[in-house]
Amino acid sequence: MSPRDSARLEAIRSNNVLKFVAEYVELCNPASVYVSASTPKDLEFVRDAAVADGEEFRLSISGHTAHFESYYDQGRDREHTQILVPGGANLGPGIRTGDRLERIKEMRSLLNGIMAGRRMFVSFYCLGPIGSVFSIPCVQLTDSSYVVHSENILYRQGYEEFLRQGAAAKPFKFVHSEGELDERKTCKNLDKRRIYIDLDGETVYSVNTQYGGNSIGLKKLALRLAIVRASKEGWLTEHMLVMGVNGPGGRRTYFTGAFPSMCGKTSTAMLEGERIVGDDIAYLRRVDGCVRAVNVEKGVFGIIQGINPKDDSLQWKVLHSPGEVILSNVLVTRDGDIFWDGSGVRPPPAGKNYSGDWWPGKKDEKGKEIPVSHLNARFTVSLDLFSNLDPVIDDPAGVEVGAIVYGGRDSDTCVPVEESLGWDHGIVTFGACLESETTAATLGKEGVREFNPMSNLDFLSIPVGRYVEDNIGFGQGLERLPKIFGVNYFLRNKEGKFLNDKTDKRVWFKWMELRTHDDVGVIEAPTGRMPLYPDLRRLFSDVLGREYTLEAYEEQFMLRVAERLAKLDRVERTFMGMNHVPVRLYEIIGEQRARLLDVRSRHGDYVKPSQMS
Ligand code: SPV
Ligand code: MN
Repeated sequence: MSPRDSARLEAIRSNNVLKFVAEYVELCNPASVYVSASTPKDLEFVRDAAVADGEEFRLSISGHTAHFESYYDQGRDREHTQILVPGGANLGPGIRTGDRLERIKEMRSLLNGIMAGRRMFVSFYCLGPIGSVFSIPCVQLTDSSYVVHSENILYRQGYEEFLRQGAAAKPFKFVHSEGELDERKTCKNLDKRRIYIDLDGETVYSVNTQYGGNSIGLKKLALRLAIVRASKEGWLTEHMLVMGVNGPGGRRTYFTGAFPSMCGKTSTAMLEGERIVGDDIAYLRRVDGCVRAVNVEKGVFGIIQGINPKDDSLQWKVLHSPGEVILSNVLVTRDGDIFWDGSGVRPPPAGKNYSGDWWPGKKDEKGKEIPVSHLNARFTVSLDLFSNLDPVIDDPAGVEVGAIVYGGRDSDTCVPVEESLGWDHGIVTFGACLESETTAATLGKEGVREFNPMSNLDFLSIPVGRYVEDNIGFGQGLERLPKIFGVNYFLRNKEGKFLNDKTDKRVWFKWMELRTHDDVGVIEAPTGRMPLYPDLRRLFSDVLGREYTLEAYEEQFMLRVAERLAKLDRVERTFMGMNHVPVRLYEIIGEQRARLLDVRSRHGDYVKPSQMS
């Protein structure tokens, strides 16, 4: 370590940080250590290093670079991600745990000498706005210039914050190594890919992986640490977007929204005509009788598949303008142009993608055709580049949350939009009961319906029951309670045809904004409050300039009683296999079941909105 780098470390005056860095420098044995002090020069150094190291290469548009991960390292590795707890205690279904001491021992042996001949980066960040009650300082160690470069785009720099907090800082700590790389600079030892989250030490270890969801410490790894801290301190850490929805008379109402990966969270946060604050992770706190939220990030690690100029004009523009953008796992031509699946642009006959050299019709070793780009190919970009960014993003006080939305990939059960009957009802039936069909964001089979409470199951580090209890408790005694809504962008008819257009969500959000202020009426359904046809017809016309027929409304908002009952049974059974589940959850499920049985006895299994009014 050069004198400059050690001086930078010592200036922080935190034994905790010094000990942490010293321990992993000794264990990982890098050839050199680069300590970032968050200066523009440091950021430039990392950008250049990523290219010089061969982890990224420049593209034809100025500032854009591409990065590849191994063919089998394209999503979050649930199987090898474990929450470390003493004795490997069981946290219940859906949460993988490992014995803390045993796993740390295994990790130490994997990390031993792993950075020999390489450079270790030490960098400092702040989750949430600087100088805020929400914020958490973080320190990242990694040998991957791509990981630091991504974090520099996605998170606020934190060196100054560490200097300010000194010994008082209680940082989250991250150790990452990509391990040995092949000639394409992608991970060689995927069989030794491990992601371990040590709750007691508030430290995360990630090794032999590059995919962002496994390697970018501040993203989904910090999320798991924050969930425990939040539970202890009485606030919430959520897999949620934050956005401002413009209402009548210049009013702006802030929403948070939880959606599983690849279920429309980023495109919702980017809705035309509205304002983005964040697209992935939010912290929520009770402040002065209301709920306030911040985006813990400052950038987007977004899915590129399907982005096209018509539906996603803002993202399209950023992807075609000079600026700092990392494209991962897209097709790159010899000229440095890029292509991805679903853009509407015909791919060229040759290029390189996540499988190496690519040509149309190329198959993998299992005979599966390899698409132009991976379904989970991503772009990494700072929110500063978006014209729809809401400047409140940096407000240390966050925004007041007017409404919370839950949505999953659900082809046959829930209506496109529905308001809950109250806080507890919304938390339980839209949040805790959320189910979603699996996608390419995680390794494994796609299209399987999975239980995914609050879209946060993959990241839970406390028992699901306790997490639901925390969520119910969070709303108690608030003066200004956010409304809760359920949305479903993926409803289909019996023939499998989607019942909604991608842009319809613009109308659902305008309707929810109006409901948040009780500006429109509703139909009281057994499962919640549904929109009235004339309100939607007017909004479709005003917002999208489209006619919305009564026939479409009746098909979309038909209550599918049989499916709703089956869902309640499924989810209730899942909860019955868990500990710490609040009694309130069973009460709410029981009441909803009784209402559904009642409506079925009068109208059968499929009930039109007009029959409920
Ligand atoms: C998600 O999958 O929910 C993402 C990307 O936001 S990842 O970093 O993989 O979690
Ligand atoms: Mn996410």
